[in-house]
Amino acid sequence: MSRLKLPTIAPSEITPEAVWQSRRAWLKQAGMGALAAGAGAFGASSLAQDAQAIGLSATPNPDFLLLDQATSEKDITSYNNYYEFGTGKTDPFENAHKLQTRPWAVSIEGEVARPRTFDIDDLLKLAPMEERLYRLRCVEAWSMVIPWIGYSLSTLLKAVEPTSKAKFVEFTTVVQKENMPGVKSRIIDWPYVEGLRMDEAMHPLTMLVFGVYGKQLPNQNGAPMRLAVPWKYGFKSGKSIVRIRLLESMPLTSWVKIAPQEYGFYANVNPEVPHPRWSQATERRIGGGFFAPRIDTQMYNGYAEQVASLYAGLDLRENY
Ligand SMILES: Nc1nc2c(c(=O)[nH]1)N[C@H]1C(S)=C(S)[C@@H](COP(=O)(O)O)O[C@H]1N2
Ligand SMILES: [Mo]
Repeated sequence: MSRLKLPTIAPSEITPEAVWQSRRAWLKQAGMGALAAGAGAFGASSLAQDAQAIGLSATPNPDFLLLDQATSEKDITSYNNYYEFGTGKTDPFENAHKLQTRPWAVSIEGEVARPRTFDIDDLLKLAPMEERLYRLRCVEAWSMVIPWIGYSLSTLLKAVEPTSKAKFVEFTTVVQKENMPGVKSRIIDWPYVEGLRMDEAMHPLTMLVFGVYGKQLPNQNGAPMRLAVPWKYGFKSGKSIVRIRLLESMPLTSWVKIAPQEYGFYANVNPEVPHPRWSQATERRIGGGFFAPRIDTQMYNGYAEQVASLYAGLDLRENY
């Protein structure tokens, strides 16, 4: 397996995206099973593009490979939702440079045997970095396909030993009043809070994300650490997390607090349950161009095989 060679690319062509796309084409050709050989394909050469970005190498995990075309790095980093920096799609790109991401502590508390505060640089070393291609589906009916870098949240949760009372996990994200122009607005009762049921949080698909396209996360994507829960609408994946709390009862999350009739706690991607003000049946894939046809949204965003069993017996119309 290690004898398989990655495709060669002219140095002039090397951007993280070019490396990424060509490696993927190669994987398809090689029949996908034979992965692991691409370890660290990002490395230092991918840094040329952005002098400020810090490289983050990772091993592609073939269990999370999709055949979808990855969204461009430019779109992923300039079309964002991060209301602390403004509600416009380009506001985070324009304003997030002010976010202070060091020093950065993440406390893990509540129903755990070993509550602990981690320094972000220790979390970066807690487990091997994997690259996973994930779909992200926003409730506003657009989507992207993103090569995230990180590891399963379950690794961290196991390290603090959840107690038998732990039924939910709450994620609290950072508030930096001086650095975040959006927090002057009252849309959200800051900080932005999200949550998962314990079994959702422990599912291997639920990912702690530290990087994208071979680099540590840009601020606008939730540096230094955010969540990715690919079968749920994007708002479930909090950015710039500072506290993780295990709880016995369901936390009151930001969007449920603002508009419970529009945004449920579960927020599983479901084309059959429309948002009260618009359909969720189709989506616009960002980067496809103005004339690209909309695509059909898949149940659980295409992850039904992996996660549908978590919701056996749950009424999906009531628990949207
Ligand atoms: N702290 C915080 N996290 C957040 C948001 C936010 O406004 N604040 N927006 C959410 C929404 S609605 C989406 S669609 C995703 C977008 O992630 P991306 O910009 O990296 O694609 O982040 C989610 N996480
Ligand atoms: Mo979203």
